[in-house]
Amino acid sequence: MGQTLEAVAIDYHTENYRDAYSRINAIVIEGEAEAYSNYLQLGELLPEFTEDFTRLAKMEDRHKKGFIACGKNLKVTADMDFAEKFFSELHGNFQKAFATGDIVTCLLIQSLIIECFAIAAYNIYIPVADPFARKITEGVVKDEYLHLNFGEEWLQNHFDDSKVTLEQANRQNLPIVWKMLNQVEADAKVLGMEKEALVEDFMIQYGESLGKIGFNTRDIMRMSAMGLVAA
Ligand code: PL3
Ligand code: FE2
Ligand code: FE2
Ligand code: FE2
Repeated sequence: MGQTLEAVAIDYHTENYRDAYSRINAIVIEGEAEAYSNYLQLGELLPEFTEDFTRLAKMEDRHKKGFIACGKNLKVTADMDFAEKFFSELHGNFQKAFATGDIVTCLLIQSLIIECFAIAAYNIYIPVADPFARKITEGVVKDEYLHLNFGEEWLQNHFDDSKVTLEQANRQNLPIVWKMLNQVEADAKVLGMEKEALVEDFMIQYGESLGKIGFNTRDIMRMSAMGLVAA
């Protein structure tokens, strides 16, 4: 979607490709690791769903292992320091929300923002990935739709009580995603992924989710525009 198919063969073994991959690979490994612990923490906040969240957390742990294997396969050392900084703001906001028992903000950050980000990134990556990573990523992205759906359903069932908090959390966190996309733009391009395509897929996925939860088109437009506000 949105990405023009050019018949350029990618050489996965060049220094340039492997250098960019050391950061992108670290980002997805760190993202999967944070998703793992975020779901365990969500399981603490929602005891009636602890089993479900533990199941999702285990899937995230498998995803992490899969992406570690992708890096190994290309003989790349993931730059985990870079990735930790990349996620630090979003991570900090999740931890702040967790500390106050703010389930709605935690769900917005993990289930909506991070899962939509992952779905967009993985779908754009699959057609340009090396054959080993493509197989792994195809398996992973199927799970991410389930994760997104789990959060959507809870928020849909609690929409009236969550609406105001969701809008605040969106305003606070969507601009952070924009900054993250800008930080990854150059490396993503080396891997054959265009920022415009990432933004487009993210916004389509995120907007659809907000709609499922209960927001109307006007709300969705307004909330999406918040991404463009400086963080
Ligand atoms: C949730 O299950 C996982 C969270 C991972 C977040 C991924 C964000 C990725 C942004 C960087 C774009 C490049 C993706 C390349 C895929 C290997
Ligand atoms: Fe090669
Ligand atoms: Fe995942
Ligand atoms: Fe996930």
